[in-house]
Amino acid sequence: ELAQVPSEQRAAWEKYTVPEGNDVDSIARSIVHHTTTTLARTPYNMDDFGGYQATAHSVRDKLIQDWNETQQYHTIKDPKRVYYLSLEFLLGRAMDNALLARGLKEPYTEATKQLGFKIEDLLEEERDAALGNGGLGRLAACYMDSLATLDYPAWGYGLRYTYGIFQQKIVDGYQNEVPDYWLTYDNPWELPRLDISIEVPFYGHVSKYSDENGRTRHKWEAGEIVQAVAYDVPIPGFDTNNTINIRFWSSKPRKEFDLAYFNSGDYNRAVEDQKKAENITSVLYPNDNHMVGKELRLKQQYFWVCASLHDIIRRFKKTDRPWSEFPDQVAIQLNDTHPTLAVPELMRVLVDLEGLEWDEAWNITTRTFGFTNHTVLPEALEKWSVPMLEHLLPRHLQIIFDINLFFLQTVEKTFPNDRDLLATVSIIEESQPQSVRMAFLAVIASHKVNGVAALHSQIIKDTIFAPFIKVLGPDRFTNKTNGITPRRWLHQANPDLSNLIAKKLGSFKFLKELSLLDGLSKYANDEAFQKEWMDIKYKNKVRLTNLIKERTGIEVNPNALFDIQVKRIHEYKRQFMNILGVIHRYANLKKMNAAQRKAVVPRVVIFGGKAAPGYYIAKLVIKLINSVGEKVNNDKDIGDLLKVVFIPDYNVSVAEVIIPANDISQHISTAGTEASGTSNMKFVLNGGLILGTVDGANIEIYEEIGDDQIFLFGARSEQVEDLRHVQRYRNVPMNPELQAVIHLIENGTFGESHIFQPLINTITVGKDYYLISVDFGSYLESNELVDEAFKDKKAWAQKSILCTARMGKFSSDRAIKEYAEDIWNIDPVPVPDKK
Ligand code: GL2
Repeated sequence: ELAQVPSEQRAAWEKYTVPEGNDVDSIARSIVHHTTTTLARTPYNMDDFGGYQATAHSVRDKLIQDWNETQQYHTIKDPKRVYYLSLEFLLGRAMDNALLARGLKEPYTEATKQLGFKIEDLLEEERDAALGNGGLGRLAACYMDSLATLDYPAWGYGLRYTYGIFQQKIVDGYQNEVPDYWLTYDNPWELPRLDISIEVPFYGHVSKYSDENGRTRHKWEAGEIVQAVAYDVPIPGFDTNNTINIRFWSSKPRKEFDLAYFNSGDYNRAVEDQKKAENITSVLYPNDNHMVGKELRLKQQYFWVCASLHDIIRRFKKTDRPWSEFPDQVAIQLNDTHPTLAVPELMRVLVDLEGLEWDEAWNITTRTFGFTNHTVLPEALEKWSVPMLEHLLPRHLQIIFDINLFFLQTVEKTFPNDRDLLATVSIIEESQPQSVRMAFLAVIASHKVNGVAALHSQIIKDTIFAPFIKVLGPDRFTNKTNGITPRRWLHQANPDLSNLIAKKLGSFKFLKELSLLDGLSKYANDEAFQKEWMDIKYKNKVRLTNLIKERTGIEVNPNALFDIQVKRIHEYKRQFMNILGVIHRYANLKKMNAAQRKAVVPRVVIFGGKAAPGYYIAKLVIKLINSVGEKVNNDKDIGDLLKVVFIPDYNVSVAEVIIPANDISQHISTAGTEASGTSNMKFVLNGGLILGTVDGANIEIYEEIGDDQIFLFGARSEQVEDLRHVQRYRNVPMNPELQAVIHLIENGTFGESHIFQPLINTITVGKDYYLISVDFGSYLESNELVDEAFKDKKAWAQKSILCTARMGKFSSDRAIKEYAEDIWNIDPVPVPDKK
């Protein structure tokens, strides 16, 4: 490594390169050092936040060293790398994760204790990195954890938003949004790389010229140039040296002013323009599964894709390989259509800047990209208006039209005279104005297209991408069922359970080979083990009880059945159906006599999740949940038999407390709408049962854990289209139990009923797009089965153990290995231990 350093100095560098120890003394010393230097504070004015900051800097030092070793080793080995392009990375907190990954939790606990802190309190001081909306962003975070842990040479590329997903406050039962200005204090988990910056052009016009070979070439003269600056976040693998990088780009004004304004004396105008540049990476768009079509969002996408691609290319060019080898060195995964502009951008680089022929460039492009589709909801599919694209990225629009032209020509050859087919597969939609179907562009430009659960991957082949099977053949399409990292979602979130499992299985190997959990099955019936298992569950429920008390003031009984639905609030996820079911339960309880009530299983129904700020109906659902809670929780008649809780500001760190406390969790989307779901996996891994529809990954979870551990109900996805048609046109009367529930809302049982009218209207006769009325009967029946099952404590304990034991398939390690082998064609490159 020091080969370039002259030998005299090399000796000095080696002499003074003393690795810091991982013993308690060295750690305490580094914390004190950071307190007095990095923080410029003294031991006399330290609080928990200062303690956290100093400790974080000490941990950061270790990560940086591993990160350096990893990058240097990869540079020498120069293997094929994968680049995961995601507009969202929902990382949550970093410190506990890093300590556990490096096996340093114990010495840090001891060192901080000696300095007068409790490590749990310090960990609580860390603010979540919340650069994502929901499942898609968290999936990217789990995948980075697996890539690091499995020793893959991988990079993530994202945007460093100044504002992450908003913080949710509940005021008078309504959601209020507060900006998440998460960088107020320094962020020790990022390394600013101000030396790494890339110029990103926008606007302007395209001109043509003839090159020395007489070929027509294109030149894009930009109207505006913005600088992308890199901020690197190290991602440590668990129990391995590999520490990979997510590079987040931040927009900055260019070093040079626009001299035209400056020289003409318009100083203010020049400064204004500089400020505009910074807006690009200012805020994460807070919509989950919904496209809005704002120009600033398109600007974000190109800014990110352009900077990332040029960074990748710069790395590739260091080794002087011919362009034809680019796909042997580089795999780029498009996480949803958000980065699809990388396709015309790579074509532009190859054809316009590097002078390759179109066909060769296209061959390189398609061999490089893979594309993951995460949703079939029509409102989520990205379509960009042609005039907007033309204005912002004139050359890219031309390239997209050319890609489409050549593609349609090949289709035409195989299917002559099929004009309908040409129109259905065209990247350009003939709307008013025309628009670009980004998913079609991504499909055509990628060698593999995958869905995120078996059912979803089938549905995309049968619906949105059906004509492409005909045109491109079936081999381009594949399934990669999602997974979750057991490091965060078991070991970190539920340390007691993780320790118990390790004790039983003899080691922590299961954290890297999750199918080993199967070894627990044989103890599922063991009474002593059941007791240890359920004692931990109880402890976790107490922990959640405290959080609920602290955040909502509501007191719940940890002996009750904890029934949890936490996820983004969306009509397709049907939190509305859940709260309607709760009202039904409440009405039933009110009708019972004392003897009947004695037989009831007490239940705490827990909700959490954010609604997009502009999603009016979703926000009304939150209000209804809180109004029902207000009524039920204060009804002395009901007491502990039923409680309704809405936990505000659901995020990754809150999820880590909620999930281990579940007895049952709900995943009740209308069949065919939830591509996969990943929280379902987290809940079951933590020994919970599922109440769910036959949708997304629920189906594969059912196949693994078996009938006795999951309560499935409702319409099947194949029936949904017909059922919708019937609901819409045949005036089917509403399910009578649902009717009764609606009546209670309308007669003001939960406060002013007019507030909820727009919500009720979504399910009235002739509407009900998400089929709440159709599924309501079977939903209530399944809820009763849950109560019955919970009464048998021993059987329930057995089910809970079996749930965890059978979750091996859903590790993100399994998913990442499948991507690596079937799509990316990359191998692990283990970083050797330091000498
Ligand atoms: C989602 C899907 O809705 C969800 O079912 C899936 O688990 C995740 C990850 O694949 O992707 N698609 C999407 O746009 N968001 C999701 O969470 N936001």
